[in-house]
Amino acid sequence: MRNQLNHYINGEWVESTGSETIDVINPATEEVMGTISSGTEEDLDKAVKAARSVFPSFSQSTKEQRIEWLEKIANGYEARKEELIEVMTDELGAPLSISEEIHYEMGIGHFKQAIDSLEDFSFTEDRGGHTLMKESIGVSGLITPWNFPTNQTATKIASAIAAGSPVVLKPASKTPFAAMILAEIIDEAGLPKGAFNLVNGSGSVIGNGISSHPDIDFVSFTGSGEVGETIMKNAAKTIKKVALELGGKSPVIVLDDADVETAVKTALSNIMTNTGQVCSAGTRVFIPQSMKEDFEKAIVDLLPTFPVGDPRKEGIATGPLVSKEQWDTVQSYIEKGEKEAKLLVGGTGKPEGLETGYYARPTVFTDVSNDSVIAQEEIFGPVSTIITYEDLDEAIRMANDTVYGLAGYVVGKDSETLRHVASKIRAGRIKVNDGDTDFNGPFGGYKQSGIGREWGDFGIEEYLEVKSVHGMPSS
Ligand code: TAP
Repeated sequence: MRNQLNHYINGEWVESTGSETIDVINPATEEVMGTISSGTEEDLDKAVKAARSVFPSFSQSTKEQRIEWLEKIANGYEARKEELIEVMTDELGAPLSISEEIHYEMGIGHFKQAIDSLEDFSFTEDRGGHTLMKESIGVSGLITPWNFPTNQTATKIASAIAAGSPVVLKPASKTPFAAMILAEIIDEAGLPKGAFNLVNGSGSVIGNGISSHPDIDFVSFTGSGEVGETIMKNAAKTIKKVALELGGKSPVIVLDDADVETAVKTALSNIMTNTGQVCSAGTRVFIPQSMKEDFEKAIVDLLPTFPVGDPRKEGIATGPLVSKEQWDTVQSYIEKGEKEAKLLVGGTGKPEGLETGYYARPTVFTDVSNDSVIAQEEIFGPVSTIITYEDLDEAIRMANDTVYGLAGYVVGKDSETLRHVASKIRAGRIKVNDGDTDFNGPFGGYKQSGIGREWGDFGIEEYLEVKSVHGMPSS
């Protein structure tokens, strides 16, 4: 049982000024695994003050100093690998292999990438008629969701440190413990007091407090579109810059020369990895009409190769959903889907033998219309939709017929067609044939999937202001 009631403010673990607490539930057992404080506005104010007071010196730290801090954090992170993996499995319900190969690896990937990006980064540039200076944006407020406990905290924190921006982090209340381990790691890395602060608490108090705070200059948020909108509204009052990484309903376009088994594996891994709780998940699968029968058969045949079950057990590919609330949401979408389309596999309820825990049945609908609710709204669970197309232009038109634009996937053989489709999908990140992830590749969305980019050098730029200096004497 983890009872971690302190916040990390001004280089110290301090008691909350309030007495309210939040229980953190293990979604596989439905039992309380720990408790955190529900922070107050006073706690937040203290953290913002600490960040504000270190800003003048932290923003002037050298590139070499920032690299040294990031290296210490990366080493500390690696030293606590086992604990991070176990905590994420318990708080999120991710199978141990997913906690290691995806969650743990993404966290370390961002810290290492920030070091690489910083090494090549120019904070001053002579542009002929003027000199360009890139300077820390000020104090940043970071608000993160529960679905990637180390990925989203790490990319934001690494970029902020690289840019010399002190931060106040509010992790998701459902998955705060990996972030608290990260705070302990950062504490040991010896950053100046106030450069990193963590305040736990509810979205309504600490989240709203961050987006409205007059002494916070920038808010980097990842989560739902609804909260993103509230953040923009609050931030508008002090003309605060916001970066929003919101939801998606990403297309997988299967070309007619694709290998059916490869395409089905891509489609299934998109809903089974992290139990489909992935903002960039490809949940609308566009296949040529002529492939329908083979594709549907392969979905049914290959689904059992992604076993659902206890995330602490060996060989499990998919764990429970994060919460009862999320389970209920997914059930209501499956019910809607049963009215709108043909259920190919899965359905409502829990998988056999998994009565305890927020387990959902992996579900695939076919004969789906692209304008149905299940093809337009983000479900955030193990639910996929198959939509057939007659020609590629129709597939691209339907793929782009969404309010979202976070990611896209293309599966096939002909390189010219793959390139053509990748260029036509209106989204910030495209994966061709399950290509490897490059941590320097910017991540972020078009349209209602967000504003701004994270990861690598583009991520660092978000935490910087740009100044043009004219008539600078040459040195
Ligand atoms: P959100 O409610 O958006 O929560 C994300 C973060 O924002 C959490 O830290 C949350 O705090 C905080 N928050 C809540 N209300 C806030 C407010 N008024 N002002 C500032 N911050 C606030 O997401 P959720 O409840 O975790 O999930 C709901 C849906 O959002 C999901 O079903 C999914 O569709 C979507 N979602 C998308 C993503 C990505 S990566 N795009 C990630 C997670 C969820 P608390 O944890 O304390 O509530």
